[in-house]
Amino acid sequence: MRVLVLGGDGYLGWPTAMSLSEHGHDVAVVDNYLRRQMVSEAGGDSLTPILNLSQRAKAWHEVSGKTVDVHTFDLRDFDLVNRLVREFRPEALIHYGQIPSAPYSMTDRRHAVFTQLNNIENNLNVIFALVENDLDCHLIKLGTMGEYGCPNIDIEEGFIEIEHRGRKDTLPFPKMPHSWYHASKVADSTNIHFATRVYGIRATDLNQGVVYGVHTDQTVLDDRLLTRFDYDEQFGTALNRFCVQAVVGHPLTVYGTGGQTRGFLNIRDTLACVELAMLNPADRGELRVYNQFTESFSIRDLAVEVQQAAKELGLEVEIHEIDNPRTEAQEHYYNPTHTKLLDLGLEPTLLSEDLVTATLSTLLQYKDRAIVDAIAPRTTWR
Ligand code: USQ
Repeated sequence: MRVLVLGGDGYLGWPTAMSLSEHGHDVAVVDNYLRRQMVSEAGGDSLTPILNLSQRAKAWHEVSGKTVDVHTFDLRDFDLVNRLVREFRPEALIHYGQIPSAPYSMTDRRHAVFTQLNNIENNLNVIFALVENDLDCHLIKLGTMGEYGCPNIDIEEGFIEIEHRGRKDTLPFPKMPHSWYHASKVADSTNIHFATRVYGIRATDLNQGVVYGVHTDQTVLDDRLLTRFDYDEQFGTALNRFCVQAVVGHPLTVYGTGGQTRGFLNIRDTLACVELAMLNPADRGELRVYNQFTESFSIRDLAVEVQQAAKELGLEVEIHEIDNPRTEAQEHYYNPTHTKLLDLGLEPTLLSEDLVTATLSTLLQYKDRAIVDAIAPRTTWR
């Protein structure tokens, strides 16, 4: 299949590109290196040393004999998106190419506006490039579990059957996003749903949980193929941050009581889920929504898991409950459905002490690269 991966320089984009190319697909990637700039603005840097996209594609070719076609431009430039879609004619388009950080979007008005303009505009450009070129291409869009927030009822996969004043309908599940960033993904979901109804495009919205992990089957092959690994307060996510904190001797930063519960998945499962969605496309005019995570954990439990795994490596790790910089429920009900990807055949990589220990061992190799000042939270929601 011809697959276009947007955000091909990212934590998930680059490993996805390698994995799909290894599995025989014809892969092109686009990125404008915005993530690298934003992480640097936040005072951080990837813990793993990463090459630029052309260098990585060259290394991948040397290691595997496979080719990943690299394009460097901003997805807000519609002419460039349109031209690439017209020339490459993707059969599947995987859209990871957005600003992914809740704290970044909460910094101030400028960051909130930029996150929403960038994400919503580039998603509309993608939709219009598919429509204007009259392509029967499956749009696979990375959404987030954070679109739903934490309602006091079970969360369905995208849609809920409602009976109201004697009438019934199946409607999008209500959304209560956690941040301006998560709200940008809600807008994208609404826009994609509209496009499926009006233009008949096929789309899958992958409402993904928090991803963790450093290696995939391809990144382990050669250091030049590593993907980025962020741990700063804006672009690092909970479990990955805790792992870096453990290896550099920083107390684990549990926000508030740590009773916040979220869905998590291993980076290998992200790749598997995206490929499963791709190989089993949505129908024309259909928006499918999959809740893409494999297990739920409270932040407190994750911190304890990392502390115990670190002990195996002789690392003494402290857990600090610090004032929560975010406005969010700290003890709450959380029970989202997540069966559709399992039904397609996903075999989850579940979190275990061994897995965390292995991750810590890998990260220890790069610990001298850590910028410790970038770890403590500075961005507040108020
Ligand atoms: N948290 C801590 N300590 C930390 C970092 C985070 O206690 O050092 C807590 C946060 O307060 C929050 C939870 O961990 O309650 C998750 O925070 P996070 O930074 O790991 O994840 P989040 O901001 O929700 O965003 C991340 C990705 C985003 C993706 C989302 C999936 O950055 O792109 O959409 O995870 S989800 O959380 O399911 O919405």
